[in-house]
Amino acid sequence: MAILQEISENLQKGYAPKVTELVKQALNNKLDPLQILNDGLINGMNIVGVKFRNNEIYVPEVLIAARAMYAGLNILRPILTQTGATYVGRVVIGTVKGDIHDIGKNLVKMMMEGAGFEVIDLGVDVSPEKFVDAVKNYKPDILGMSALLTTTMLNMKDTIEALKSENLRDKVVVMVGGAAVTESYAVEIGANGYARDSVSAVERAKELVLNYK
Ligand code: B1M
Repeated sequence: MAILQEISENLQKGYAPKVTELVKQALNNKLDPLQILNDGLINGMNIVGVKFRNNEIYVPEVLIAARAMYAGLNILRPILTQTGATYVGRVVIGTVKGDIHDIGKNLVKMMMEGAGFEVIDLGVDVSPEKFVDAVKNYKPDILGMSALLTTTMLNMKDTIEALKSENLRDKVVVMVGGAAVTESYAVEIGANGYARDSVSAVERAKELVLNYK
């Protein structure tokens, strides 16, 4: 669809006001918000990722594209979170230590809130100790960790080990995700669940809460 292509292209160029305008227009045209998210915004960000990897663009351009991504997300957020869903459970979420990528984590948070989860967001660069403290304080059903770097995903394992040391591992369900993470890595480190995107993250979180409650 032409407008989704336009959203993707303007996001890649970092034109935040244009992305805002086009997302509003797409909603007015009655396009599905999830289609706008996936085929417009995320599509654009994925292309940014490929160009970044190939050294065609650098950190400043990626940051500007990220700002445009957030401009679009700000328009979609109220629609994606207002579903009238009933309370499902409590989630503590954060991006692991050493990692400042937060777009995906924020999307997962947004979709979970829309599905009826109460989400406590610890932000980015969250140490194992901070995750452990949050489990003690908030007693969540699920602890969610996001990692985008192959170097930082190792901190997911450290967090699980820290939970074990504090005798908290069987008190909380651990769910992991992020571009660097795979299902097999999740199994290897002893997480309870993995999801590759925000929609499947919600489905998986619901299953986990049902199975472990
Ligand atoms: Co970074 N970066 N970055 N970056 N960056 C990647 C991740 C990279 C793959 C780019 C590349 O080379 N192609 C690469 C990592 C390579 C690797 O380790 N394998 C990389 C690198 C190298 C770096 C730096 C080291 C670059 C440098 O400084 N030399 C640096 C590291 C900084 C740090 O964290 N310490 C860096 C910095 C940055 C910016 C700050 C410029 C910016 C982040 C801005 C921000 O987040 N506010 C940035 C960005 C934007 C990216 C790319 C281009 C896009 C990430 C993104 O937002 N995607 C990324 C390339 C890529 O991933 N293709 C890249 C869109 C988002 C919706 O997807 O985050 O995957 P994603 O989230 C998805 C799923 O993964 C899943 O659901 C989400 C929604 O569908 N998901 C979960 C996420 N968390 C989940 C948790 C769950 C379940 C599902 O359960 C709890």
